[in-house]
Order: sequence, then C-alpha cells, then structure tokens
Amino acid sequence: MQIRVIFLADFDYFFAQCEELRNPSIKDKPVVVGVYSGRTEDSGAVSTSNYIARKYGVKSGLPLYLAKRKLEGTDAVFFPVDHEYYDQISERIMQLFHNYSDVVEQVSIDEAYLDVTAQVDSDFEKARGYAQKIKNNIKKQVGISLSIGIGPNKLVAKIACDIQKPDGLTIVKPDEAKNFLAPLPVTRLLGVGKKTSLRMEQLGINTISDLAKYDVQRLLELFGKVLGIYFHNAANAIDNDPVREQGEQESISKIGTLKQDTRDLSVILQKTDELTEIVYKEVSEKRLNFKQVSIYVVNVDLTSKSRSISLDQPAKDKETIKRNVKILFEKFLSESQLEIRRVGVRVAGFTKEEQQQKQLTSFFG
Ligand code: DGT
Ligand code: CA
Ligand code: CA
Repeated sequence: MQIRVIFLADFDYFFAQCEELRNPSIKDKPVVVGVYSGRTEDSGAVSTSNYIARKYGVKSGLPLYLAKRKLEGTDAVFFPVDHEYYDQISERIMQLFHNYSDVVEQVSIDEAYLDVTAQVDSDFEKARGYAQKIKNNIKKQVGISLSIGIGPNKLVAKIACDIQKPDGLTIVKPDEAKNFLAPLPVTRLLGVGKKTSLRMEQLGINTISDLAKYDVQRLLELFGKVLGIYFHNAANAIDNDPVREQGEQESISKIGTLKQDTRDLSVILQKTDELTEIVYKEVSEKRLNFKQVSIYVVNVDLTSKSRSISLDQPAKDKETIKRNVKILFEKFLSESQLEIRRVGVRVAGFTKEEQQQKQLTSFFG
C-alpha cells in the first residue's frame, strides 16, 4: 500500500486573529472575541482569544466578566463574534488549499485535512517544505498564520498539529507515529471523553501506550466490537479513514452484526449504542448538525429494511440519536416477526454547526 501524507491545517487563534487582521494596531494587546448573550453588558463567554490574552488565563469558554477581571489593568480589547467576516476569510483560505491538494476536507471553520500524497511522492521531507510553502503563501495572500500537523493518517496529523501552536509545523513520520502517541493521555483520541477515560483509568489505562498494549480481546468485551477495535487501532496509530472532499458526504452510518440473531430490544440497543458512538464521533468531529435519524435492519432471511425519523429541529447530540434509534426499533419490532441479524445507525440531513451559530448571534445582534 502507498504511504499516505496527510496534513491537518488549523488556523491560529482564528476569530481573534481575524480581528487583528482588520485592526493591525491591536496586535500587541490582549484580544478577546466573545459571544455576548445580551442580558447584561458583560454576560456571555469567551469564544477565543489571542496568545497574549491566554497568558492571563483567558481562554475559550471563560465567562466574559471573569475575562475582564483577569485582564484588568491591561489595554485588552474585546470584540463580539462576527461570523460573516470569519466565514469570508475561512472560505478564501479553503479555496487556496485547493491549489495544493486535490482532496481538501474541511472539518470546521478553521480546520481542513489535505491529502498531499501525490504532490510530495509519499516523501515526508518533501512534505515539510510543501507545508512551509502553504503556510507562507496563506500568510502572504490572506494575512493569516496557521499551524500544520503532518502524519501518515488523519488521526496522527490532527494530534501532531496540536503539539506546536501558533505558527507550528509538526511532522510525524510513519515509523514514528506509534511512539509519538505513546506518552499522550488517552483523552487525546477522538471518542475518548470523560466517561470513557474514567473507565479506562479504572482498568489502569492512562496513556495511549497503555491502551495500545491492552489485550484486544478484553477491549472488545469491555467496549463492544466496534469501539474496541477503534480504540485498539487508534492507540496503535492506525487510521485508514480517507480524506474526503467537501460535500461528498450526505450521511454518516455504521452497521454491525449482532452476537446472535434476536428480537430482544435490549440486546439490539446495546449494539446500536456502540454504533452510535462511532457515528457520533464523526458527526462531532465535523461539527455537523443532522435532521434525520435512521435504522437499518438485516433479518435472518437476509431481507433488509430501513426506517427513518425526521427531527423537528437540527440536532447534534448523541442522546438524540440514541432516543430516536430506540423509538424506531420499538416500532419496527412491533411490525415484524423475524429475528434480526445485523443492525445499522445512520444520520443525515446535515447542516454545519457554524451556520447555526451565525443565526443565533445575528438574532442577538
Ligand atoms: P488555536 O487553534 O488554539 O490557536 O485557537 P483557536 O481560537 O483557533 O481555537 P480552535 O481551533 O479550537 O477554534 C476555532 C474557532 O472556533 C475559534 O477561533 C473560536 C471558535 N471557538 C472555539 N472554542 C469555542 C468555544 O468554546 N465557544 C465559542 N463560542 N467558540 C469557540
Ligand atoms: Ca485554530
Ligand atoms: Ca480548530
């Protein structure tokens, strides 16, 4: 198999850097971009801040009144989010990325994967120069600095990018990938949230290397087949997910085989919960909202059926998927006599989370 070279490009302190771009005089000051909820003058939270403000402990999510307090006595400047303007800049950079790769997968307003395997002939040394060229050109043409992580797959590229920011360039070659991940905490892996990491901690799994060494069979028993395999592969720096061009994707789905043919709802839901975890991981990574939840069923006689629910409102949370999957299966089982062999979970009808935010903030003025 050909060695892939994947870039993850992430724009530095993005919203705050956009504000610096149109007000160059604030560059040496703490800069805070906030979502003002509108109730009182300072109610709301920090969306992002530049690296000077971060030195004072002002980061995403911090209540604005606390940010003001921490920055008292400095010449800090505060801005309300201006999604339209950030979108324009984001789009210009995403367009430029297409000059450097045939496959650009935008994952959020300030992040994209580029598959540059062909452009650098699978050569990681060439990749370094190529990434530097992209960084320089974006800086020159748009005025925005960004960080790039380079790896043999999306998983490694993404984590590499986080290592050095801002204006970073981090390369992890295929033969270094496993060692690179080894000392990091398991929470660095997508899909390992608070609950999962606590459970892993109880099993003595703290670092990615602990997870990589953990008995696969046990992992499958503990987390189910789908998640177990994902955790094992991820910890071993294995990720075959291709970089997908934007707009290609209309749905995200996952299918699995039940341990035995059954009509037992709780057994079925145990499986679909596992599948939902994987589907949700991708949905949240891409910051998508969905408007449709579906199930897919393969019966013992190998006939297949699907059922869907359209949501009243776009949703983005795991519970909405699980709740609707349950409703769909309850109904399906009441209508069919056959035992079930395979089940699937699918979400579709995507909108981007940022578009939603834009509607919200424009509502608040
Ligand atoms: P970085 O990448 O660490 O240099 O800094 P950012 O600000 O680019 O952080 P990132 O990449 O996580 O997020 C990209 C943009 O998304 C950021 O500029 C503002 C927005 N954002 C991130 N976290 C939050 C949050 O907790 N609340 C809100 N409202 N917006 C956020
Ligand atoms: Ca960023
Ligand atoms: Ca980002």
